[in-house]
Amino acid sequence: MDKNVSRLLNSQINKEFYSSYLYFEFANYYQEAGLDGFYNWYYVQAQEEMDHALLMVKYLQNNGEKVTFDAIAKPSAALTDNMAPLKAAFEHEKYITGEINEIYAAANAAKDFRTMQFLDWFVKEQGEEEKNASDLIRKMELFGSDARSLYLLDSELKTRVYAAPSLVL
Ligand code: OFO
Repeated sequence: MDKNVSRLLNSQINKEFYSSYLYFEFANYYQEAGLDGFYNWYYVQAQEEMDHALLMVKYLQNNGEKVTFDAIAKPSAALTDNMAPLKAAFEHEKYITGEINEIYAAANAAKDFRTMQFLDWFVKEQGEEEKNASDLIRKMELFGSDARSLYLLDSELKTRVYAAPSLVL
């Protein structure tokens, strides 16, 4: 594998673990706020992010590349109110999309078609996650200030169930 592509994938593993850590932090915030549905939403999201990291680990291992684990940073978002995690999540997902695109571009430049194919799933996943994150902000804007509506929105988010990723290596 091209060394630059391998290095970028290795560094993306850390970013995916960080994403997981960040979303566990958000889950923790909502748990303390008594919003069990929002808690569930981010708990599931945190599990998915861990899956993303592990898929990249497996992919590098399958291709004979060395995997290195770096320290995971402390989650940095300031959780000042119920909207703050939602906005931070949207910004974070846009950032991650940019990072995935960078690896894709590097793979393309190196004619590493296998990695491009591997990353196709992540490109699609990021599209879905950005949409989910922005939909949640919209819903919170519409319903967040009314207690009864917030309760219903929270109940809706409680129904999200963790599912293992559809990408199999
Ligand atoms: Fe890893 O899926 Fe978004 O960040």
